Amino acid sequence: MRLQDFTDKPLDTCTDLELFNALMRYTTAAAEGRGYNEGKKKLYYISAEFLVGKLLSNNLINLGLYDAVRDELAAAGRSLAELEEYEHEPSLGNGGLGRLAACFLDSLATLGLPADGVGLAYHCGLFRQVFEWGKQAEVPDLWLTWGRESFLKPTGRHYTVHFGDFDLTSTMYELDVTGYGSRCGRLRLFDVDSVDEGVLHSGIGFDKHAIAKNLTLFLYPDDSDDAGRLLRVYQEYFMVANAARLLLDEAVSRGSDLHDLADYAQVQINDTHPTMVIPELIRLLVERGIGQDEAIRITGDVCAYTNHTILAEALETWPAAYIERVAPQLMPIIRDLDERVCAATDDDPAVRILDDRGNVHMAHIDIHVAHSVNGVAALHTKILEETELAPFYRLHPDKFNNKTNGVTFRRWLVECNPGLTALIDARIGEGWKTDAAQLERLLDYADDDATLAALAEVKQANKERFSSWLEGHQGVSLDTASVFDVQSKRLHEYKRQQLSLLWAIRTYLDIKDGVYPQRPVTLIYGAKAAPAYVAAKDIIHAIITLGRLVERDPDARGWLRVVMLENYNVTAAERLIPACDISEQISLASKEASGTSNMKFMLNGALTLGTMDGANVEIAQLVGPDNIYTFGLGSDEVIAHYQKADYNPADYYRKDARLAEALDFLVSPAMVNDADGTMLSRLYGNLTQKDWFMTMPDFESYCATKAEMLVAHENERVWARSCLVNIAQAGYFSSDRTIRQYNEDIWHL
Ligand code: 26Q
Repeated sequence: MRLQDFTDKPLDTCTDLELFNALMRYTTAAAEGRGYNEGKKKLYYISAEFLVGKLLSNNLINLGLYDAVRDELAAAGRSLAELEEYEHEPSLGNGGLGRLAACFLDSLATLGLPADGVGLAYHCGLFRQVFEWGKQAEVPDLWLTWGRESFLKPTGRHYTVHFGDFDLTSTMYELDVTGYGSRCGRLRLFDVDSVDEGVLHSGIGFDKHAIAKNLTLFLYPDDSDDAGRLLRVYQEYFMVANAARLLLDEAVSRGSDLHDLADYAQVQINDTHPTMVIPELIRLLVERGIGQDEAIRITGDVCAYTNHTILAEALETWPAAYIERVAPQLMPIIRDLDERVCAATDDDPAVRILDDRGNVHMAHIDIHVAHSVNGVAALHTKILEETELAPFYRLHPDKFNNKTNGVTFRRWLVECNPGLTALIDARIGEGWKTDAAQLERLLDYADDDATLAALAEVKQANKERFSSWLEGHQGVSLDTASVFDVQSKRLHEYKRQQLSLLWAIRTYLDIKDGVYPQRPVTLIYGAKAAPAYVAAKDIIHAIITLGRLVERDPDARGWLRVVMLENYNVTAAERLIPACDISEQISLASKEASGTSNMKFMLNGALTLGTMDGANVEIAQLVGPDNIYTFGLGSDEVIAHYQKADYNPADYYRKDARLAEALDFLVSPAMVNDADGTMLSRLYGNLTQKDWFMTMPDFESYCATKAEMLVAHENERVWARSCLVNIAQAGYFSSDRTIRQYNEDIWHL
């Protein structure tokens, strides 16, 4: 097969769209030719998000077609790189949780495990972020309108979903998930034909009441009002009602008599968003003649739950009245489950499914019924067991287990960093692409000058590649001789973009006083804020405002740049991560469940500046203290502060003049004159009076550790050696390892 077989026109006369569509037809045919992973027992990975990123290059690489297609296009005077730019990224996720699901699909397919991803075909997905007047504004991202035919294959499978007040018919679409040199898996996305993009009005606003018209319009519609929250419950029930029917139908067609369902199907519940699959499966099993006790037991044997957060405010609870309205058929089952919990626990209110205010705690359903409960990094699982979910751990200690996250090295090294891939291949061969532990062989080159110099050259080339991409996208040009210091992840106060911002202000003030860093620093942020998250939007505004101020100041701009990348997404990450020198992983210890960008940066030869939080702890163990820069309060100290409620930001403001000066600068005329003063004062008030995520106690050690790091960076050889050790030790963070562990301990596929 050649690309030319997939279009009637000569390649050199095709438009970009024609070529893109031909390429998608080619990869689809090649994927179908490979066949799909099959087996008696199949995994259904149900998730509200699958942040798959662009598909074209990834599929070409996984199918082993990349070089041939690039050459065929080149021979016709066309460029694969340009077509890669042309593709519109599917925007089916917010951040870490959705991207993890996509990495898992890649590993499942590559490892040959029978598995489907199951989710929703959001028409607009996550919003596109634009900056207007230095603030985030949201624009709908009509990715599905751009390329429905090229992305999604209709399947002809439909289900009727019964809501409390009406029925809707679903349509199932499929997207092939190519494995690396293996058979394929599938991502199955449900949609309703009645969705109408015409209900969109200003920005990402729309009529939230017309459920049939907007059910799958957006990923997580703004949940700041009741109508938005109710719509989310409709989405969740729609997702799991389809998933449950699909898995039952497929299990029966493979020979299950339903009593033995767990030998045919496993469900992984990705955070609590798909939790209603539990009562729905119980309901469907009972409807098909199985007794309630047995239906609960079967459902428990089928389902496993992953927790991705320890922030109390992110744990889903829904008013029973919502579920009563959306899926009244589930409420008797939820009440029955709650009564069983009461009977077994002496009415312990801490573990009840239904609380006395009439709220349903989704995670509690999962923990009581599912056969496995896992956290996503060693520290996170420990905190779940000892603190956040301690009463549940005492009840069901055998269910709890840890599965430290991982990322697919095919996308996050082979695809995004061809220079480093070639260097590694030349030293240790290609086996690491499917057996990541082999990266350790790079340690043989830790003192090899030629390898270290080559590594530094690759980094420099990636910085230049990123800069020209950014110039094209945002019209910003960077000093590629500066240190690239990067914090890219969703904007959240616990992730503490405000901490690196305070460092930037401090550094700016020092420069004004004639105190310079060793070498110019470019601080690069990429972050979207939830549309209704006021404090997060204030931080974005402060970052952009500071960036503009430094830019205008001839004393400073040669030494410091503060850049906020617009619309950070998977595509931007693939450009940015290989170009990074310093990876900022500075969440308040105990708050970041795992983090996964920390792993991608490490793998691409950046050094971590981080707190002992999430998977940073495991990175530190693997690379040793000489090859990571850690600072700040430990998780035990943080948890103790919260328990004693003894933290007061005013103490730090009073004690530390350098910190106070940096804070005051936020509301100084230099900042406010060019900005929205209300937003800056709100941020100032938030930090000086509340500082819920303890930015101030960590400020001094953060600045000291970063200073140490900037000094270390000047010793090129030693720095490159550290980078090499990080790459060599990153094998543990392959999602292939994570998926093998899920399979060995939980799914047994
Ligand atoms: C909850 C209720 C109502 C509306 C939305 C939500 C909601 C939406 C998204 C709650 C949580 C999320 C996303 C969470 C997430 O991305 N968590 C991240 O998961 C990663 C993969 O495990 C971890 O690495 C990160 O540490 C964790 O923050």
